[in-house]
Amino acid sequence: MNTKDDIQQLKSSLPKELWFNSYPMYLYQNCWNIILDSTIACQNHFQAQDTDIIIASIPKTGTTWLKALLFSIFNRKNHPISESPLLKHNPHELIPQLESIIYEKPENPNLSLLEICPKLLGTHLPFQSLPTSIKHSNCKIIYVSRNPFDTFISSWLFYLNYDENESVKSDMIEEYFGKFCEGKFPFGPFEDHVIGYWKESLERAEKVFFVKFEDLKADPKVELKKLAEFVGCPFSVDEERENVIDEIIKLCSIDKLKEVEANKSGRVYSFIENKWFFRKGEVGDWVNYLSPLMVERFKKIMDEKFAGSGLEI
Ligand code: PAP
Repeated sequence: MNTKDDIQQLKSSLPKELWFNSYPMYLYQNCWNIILDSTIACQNHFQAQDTDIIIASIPKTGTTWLKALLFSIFNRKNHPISESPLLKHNPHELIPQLESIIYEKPENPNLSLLEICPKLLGTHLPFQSLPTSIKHSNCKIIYVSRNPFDTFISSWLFYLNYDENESVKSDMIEEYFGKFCEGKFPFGPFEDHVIGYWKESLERAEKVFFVKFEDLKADPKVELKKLAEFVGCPFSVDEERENVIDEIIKLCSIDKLKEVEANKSGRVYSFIENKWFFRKGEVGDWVNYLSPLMVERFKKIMDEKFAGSGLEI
């Protein structure tokens, strides 16, 4: 499927919803996709190399943070921390999103960003929609998950920024939480996205590494060491002694990244201000927004879907 006509025909055959009253989403491969043309271009053309590293996530689960950490782990020999490109660039600029930056314009993809080797790339696509070459090559995938309530709140507040028409008001949170529970939001359903990668991480531990936002917050040092080992750049005893891990954690902290000029005033995506990627970065902020009844509703869905998976979110 290549031509615009083919994609148009596909769209007309798929279930459709309008996200935030404005953005068409299509139920494609069991996932509500808001960038279908780019997804298909990326599925058709992207060729992963065995050395590539892909950061996968559902939006608002810690993608930006993980990109900063991984970039630092990977490039620590090239740049001293005090001269890190993270002090001048937003993490999404350093680790581009596959479907929404590289294939943003399907007819004119930004292939120059793929010339670096090994490549660090991000994706919000669910496992089942990844380009075949990602699934079948030896490239590695790191998946970051977050508890669904903080994920929803982070996403809700982010989209309120984004909603130029202001047709969605903050008091519509209950309605939008309902959509979240039904899986009808960009890259939803939440539970299917998470469980798709979770299962792969159990079956192919050498290929898919699963990390939780909450574990990164609770003990970043332990998680960073695991990440570095997974991507084949373990910290040496000397580096540990010289506090390299602590320096990376500090550099990538939300407070430090918020101070960076590019994160205060720049844009990587034309329609998103970089500062929107950095809000609180806390665990449990959802208690300030969601009622116990709302939480109960989604917990039931999660309990059913995750039963027997060994995964607690
Ligand atoms: P994306 O998927 O659109 O790239 P993503 O980075 O996954 O977004 O999520 C943004 C969340 O990560 C925000 O959470 P909040 O709304 O609950 O605050 C953001 O604040 C948080 N975040 C961004 N950078 C960091 C960081 N360095 N440390 C901790 N949390 C962070």
